[in-house]
Amino acid sequence: MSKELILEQARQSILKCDPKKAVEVAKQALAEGLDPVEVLSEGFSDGIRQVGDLFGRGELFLPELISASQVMKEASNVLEEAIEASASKNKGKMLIATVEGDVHDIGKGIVVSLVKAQGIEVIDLGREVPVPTIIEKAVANNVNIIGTSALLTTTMPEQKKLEDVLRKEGLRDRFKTMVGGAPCTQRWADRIGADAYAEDAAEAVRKALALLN
Ligand code: B12
Repeated sequence: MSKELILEQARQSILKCDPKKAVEVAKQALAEGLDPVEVLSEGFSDGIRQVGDLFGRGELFLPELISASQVMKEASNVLEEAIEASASKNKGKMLIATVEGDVHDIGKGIVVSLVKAQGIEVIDLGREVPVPTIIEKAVANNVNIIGTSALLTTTMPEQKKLEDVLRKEGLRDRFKTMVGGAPCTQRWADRIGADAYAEDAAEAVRKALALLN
């Protein structure tokens, strides 16, 4: 089957909320030797972005949004295993978390997969993680970069709180910080004093590697 067809089937499996098809397409992509990173970022992620647009326009409702994101997770699980297996190691360590009050973790998951694929060790704390926990784990694991994801305008202030607490505790110079998530911008990163902002997972990888150098 052609790459374009597989990517289109990946998109459609998310749009149609079909978990069986999504897992089947992910497995077929791997069997045909396609790059799992490309299948994730250009196939399935494109599907969830389209779902997001439909939700934003009121053409799709919350239960469908929840199902689509569960399908996305199942497909990601299949591809992430393959990405991890092929990753080289030891370019540095990054801790990543979705901030407190925010359950959105699909985009973070994609960032994690791509960053790992580039040989950066990743400690993923999951979602709804309070700032003190982020800092405690960053210190304990002696990471180089702390990345935070916020998808809600109401949770973005947690990213500022992280900068403020790091400064207050005299830890700011010990880590590089990165922010991401749909409502974030370079302007936001500059305003709160984060070291980098990335619009998508590919840019997150480029910026993380630059910070480690
Ligand atoms: C899927 C989804 C959900 C799922 C989340 C499932 C999950 N496990 O993640 C569910 C259904 C649970 C959900 C719930 C809610 N959601 Co919602 N959701 C979305 C949706 C459609 C897609 C988000 C997504 O996964 N995008 C795809 C990924 C690939 O993109 P991404 O997250 O932006 O990530 C990329 C980049 O941002 C970047 N990136 C991401 N993180 C990081 C981190 C770092 C360090 C870096 C460098 C880069 C980076 O790289 C990623 C990969 O390329 C968006 C719409 C949208 N357009 O964003 C709404 C959206 C974010 N949700 C919204 C809302 C309002 C909610 C709810 C409040 C709804 C409700 N009434 O209950 C709840 C919030 C619950 C909570 N407390 O968090 C609003 C937010 C509005 C706002 N201005 O704040 C949006 C924008 C929808 C809308 N148009 O109204 N949601």
